[in-house]
Amino acid sequence: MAGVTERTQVGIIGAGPGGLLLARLLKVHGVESVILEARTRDYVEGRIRAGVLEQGTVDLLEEAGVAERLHREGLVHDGVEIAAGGRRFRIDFRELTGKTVTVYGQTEVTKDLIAARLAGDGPIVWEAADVVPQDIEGDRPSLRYTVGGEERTLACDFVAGCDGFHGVSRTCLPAAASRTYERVYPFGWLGILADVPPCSEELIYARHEDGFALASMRSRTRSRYYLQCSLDDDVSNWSDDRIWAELKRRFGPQVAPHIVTGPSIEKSIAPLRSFVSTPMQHGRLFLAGDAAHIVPPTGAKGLNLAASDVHYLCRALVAHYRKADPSLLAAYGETALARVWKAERFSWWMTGMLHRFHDEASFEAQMQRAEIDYLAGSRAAQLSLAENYVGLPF
Ligand code: FAS
Ligand code: PHB
Repeated sequence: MAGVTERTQVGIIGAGPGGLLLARLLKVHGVESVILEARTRDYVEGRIRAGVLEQGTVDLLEEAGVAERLHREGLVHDGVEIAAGGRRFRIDFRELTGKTVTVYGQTEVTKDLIAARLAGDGPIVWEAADVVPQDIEGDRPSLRYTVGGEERTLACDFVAGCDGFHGVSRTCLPAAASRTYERVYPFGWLGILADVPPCSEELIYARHEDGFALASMRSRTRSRYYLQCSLDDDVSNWSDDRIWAELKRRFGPQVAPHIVTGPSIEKSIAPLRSFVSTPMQHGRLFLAGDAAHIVPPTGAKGLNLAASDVHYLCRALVAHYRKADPSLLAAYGETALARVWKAERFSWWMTGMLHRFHDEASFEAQMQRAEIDYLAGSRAAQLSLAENYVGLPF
């Protein structure tokens, strides 16, 4: 093995919410790890992504001992609103399921987890380049990488691939044993972040003949909005004024007067896809989060799925180290995928209901309107949306 060799119990690739939460939970249960992250700390902490945490994710962050600021600054939401066809209706999570969601940005979750890690949990190697998992089919895997021009090898018992959709981990699974499922949507989301008060107490998901819109937030003074846009659109085509005008148009006259405009802090376009790669494990390599699956953000599931994967993986690793019980590790992929597929279905369904795919005079558009009409008037339909949105049980 070239260069410096270190050793740990679990080598984690990626310091996104998945890798960071796994490292923290393992530490709480006495298992050591090292995190190898390709980017700098500033880059990781500067990413603007998810905003809604399921109760299960909040519980995990409490178990990890990093929920103090979340409880102080997070906003507990009892429901969401749907706006379509000139009307709005509310889906009451608390009344229907007894559960809520918490609005607290993924950026803040990441900062809280990094602070806990650096307070003494163990190393994060920033700017770790060319990370290559080795010998994952044996019982002595390792991670080769370079940092500051120095080649290093991290010897470990297990490798956790928490390196996201564009990471290296998924490429290490033998192609013959892998199968991927994918749907790429014919549009993207233009997101804008601005220090203006939200237009509503809760999130509003809107279906408009010109496309989907979402009113979200990060606090009572910082708003996050999204607009469906074409895949070949460019954020340079969207001045702040154009974004605000289009948001007002799509949310309609009941909401528009409440939309406070202001300069954008960040704006970007993200593509939407549904994607699952199976299996989620091979030998001593275990994938978690976006490394194994992607959902369109309509159902606010991406970050929350990374959390449930990490819950199952941590539980399995602790069973191995504490009880010499290999059974949960052997079943990890199947266990995680059972929940992943249900979240994939919900995110695909919600995306299909709210986005413009076809001409408004088409049969499909009429089915979308009927879906929303049924949702507006059916407790059973609203319960189904609510129990998926707040998060199915782990
Ligand atoms: P991440 O991608 O967050 O983290 C992976 C980490 O691994 C990164 O820090 C990366 O730098 C590192 N890495 C990658 N390759 C590496 C390598 N070879 N070596 C070392 N490190 C490597 N979800 C929602 O629920 N709601 C949303 O609104 C939402 N919006 C999103 C917008 C965008 C633009 C994107 C890309 C995603 C969005 N998501 C959203 C999904 C997002 O929140 C993910 O589900 C979440 O970040 C998943 O966390 P991780 O699995 O940790 O992956
Ligand atoms: C967000 O606030 O970023 C957000 C909220 C709900 C979603 C997607 C994104 O479904």
